[in-house]
Amino acid sequence: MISVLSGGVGAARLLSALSRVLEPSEITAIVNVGDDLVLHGLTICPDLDTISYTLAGLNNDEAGWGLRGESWRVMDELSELGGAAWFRLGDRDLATHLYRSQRISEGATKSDVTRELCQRWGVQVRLLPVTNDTVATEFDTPLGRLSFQQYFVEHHHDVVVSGIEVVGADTAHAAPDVLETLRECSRIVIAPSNPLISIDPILQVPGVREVLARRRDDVVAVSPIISGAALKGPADRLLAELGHDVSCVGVADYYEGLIGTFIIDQADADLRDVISARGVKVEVTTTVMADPDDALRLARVVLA
Ligand code: FO1
Repeated sequence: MISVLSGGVGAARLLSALSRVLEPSEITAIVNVGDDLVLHGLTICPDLDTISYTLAGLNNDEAGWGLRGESWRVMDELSELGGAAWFRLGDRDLATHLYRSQRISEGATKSDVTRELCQRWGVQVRLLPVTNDTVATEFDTPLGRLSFQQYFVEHHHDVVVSGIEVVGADTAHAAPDVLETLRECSRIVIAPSNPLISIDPILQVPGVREVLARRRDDVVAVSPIISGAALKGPADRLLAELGHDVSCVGVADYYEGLIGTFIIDQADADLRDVISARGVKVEVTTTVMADPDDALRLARVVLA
């Protein structure tokens, strides 16, 4: 059984490929909840939803989030009313948030709701939110403190960040089975998700970082940075703004003491020795998951 620390799109694609090599029930995704928000009174969990929609074959591949074949009648009406329509919730996607919010109001946890939704959609990979407590990733910017989705969606991650805080992480409790699974699995994979805003909020939940440090030789990370740039999202920009090297070396350093093996793209093959010198094994392959075959090749390297 393997565990995969997971953010959104990059993790979803890797999990999908891993589940073509391993029995899906042998894979547990431990998922970031720092992007979660309450909007219109609804609890929305973007990373959990991106992963479950992808594994169920329901995701909108082009956007990287939401459902395919979506319609937007509710958002259109909401715009007419002058409501908050900057965070687009499709008509079908809304059903997920309504279901989750109602179940939470009845006393269910995010873990419970995730299990119920995955069962309904036939998703056999086990998805565990890293915590059921409220943790919220926030950004210090010249515009003031911004919530995750204000920064990411409302401002298109086009604002300078001077600090990131995962509010609530220090007092959060890992959700049931998270630490046990991390302790007992044969391998821990860090998906090619944003290290600062997708993986770090998972590592900050008490107990998680400690297990990885103890099991370092069994931890394999995939670099989300190729030739000094992120394929999607603000990872490169955030690394620079927060004083890290904008390269796969910068990511390896960010995970210092936590990883035994680092997988980098062939475009960065010349950096192999720099990373090896830090006492980390390096594998070089194609890490871009442009199509399912590329993703499958990467999954085989992750499991090798
Ligand atoms: N991303 C956007 O860029 N624009 C949106 O309007 C948007 C809506 C949205 C609704 C539900 C959901 O689960 C995700 C959504 N996302 C949207 C994606 C998203 O919030 C980010 O990509 C992640 O939080 C970063 O991993």
